[in-house]
Amino acid sequence: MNTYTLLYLYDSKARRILLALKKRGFGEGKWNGIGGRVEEGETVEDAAVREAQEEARVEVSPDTLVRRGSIRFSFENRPELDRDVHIFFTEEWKGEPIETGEMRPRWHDAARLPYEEMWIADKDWLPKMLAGKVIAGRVRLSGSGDRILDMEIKDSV
Ligand code: 6OG
Repeated sequence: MNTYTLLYLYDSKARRILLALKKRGFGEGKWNGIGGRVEEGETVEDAAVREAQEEARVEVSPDTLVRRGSIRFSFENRPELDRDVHIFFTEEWKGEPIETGEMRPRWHDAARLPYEEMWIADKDWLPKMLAGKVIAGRVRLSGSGDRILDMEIKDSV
């Protein structure tokens, strides 16, 4: 199983969240948190910190990461895309996010996220995390990713 991270920089005072427009590769054209594949020998926390640096040039310390849960995504007839995504929030980072070859970061009002330009199931689980819940989920999408075939989102601990 491929393991991925997804990190949201969150300013709880201003209720702002950082999303980045994916410029290439998987999820191109969608707004998402920052993240990528966990490499061999890395913890998920290490990977989240590395991706924050690589994709938005922000420095995050692993001990500030708050685990918000994990979701297993799968795509019809595309088993090679099966992935466990571990999701974190952090309220502490150094540096202002900047655009890289991979992503174009932008702050968004957490109450008005552009769900129609995000992965299709995000609207079903991200608001729960923003409300403080920890989630364990399973999402099965059509091969193209534009339809939800099956989904289970549960509160976790
Ligand atoms: P790279 O392949 O670019 O990392 N990811 C998803 N994020 C959301 N919100 N929904 C999904 O539903 C996702 N599937 C994968 C994990 C891909 C990044 O995209 C996330 C990684 O952060 C299908 O290295």
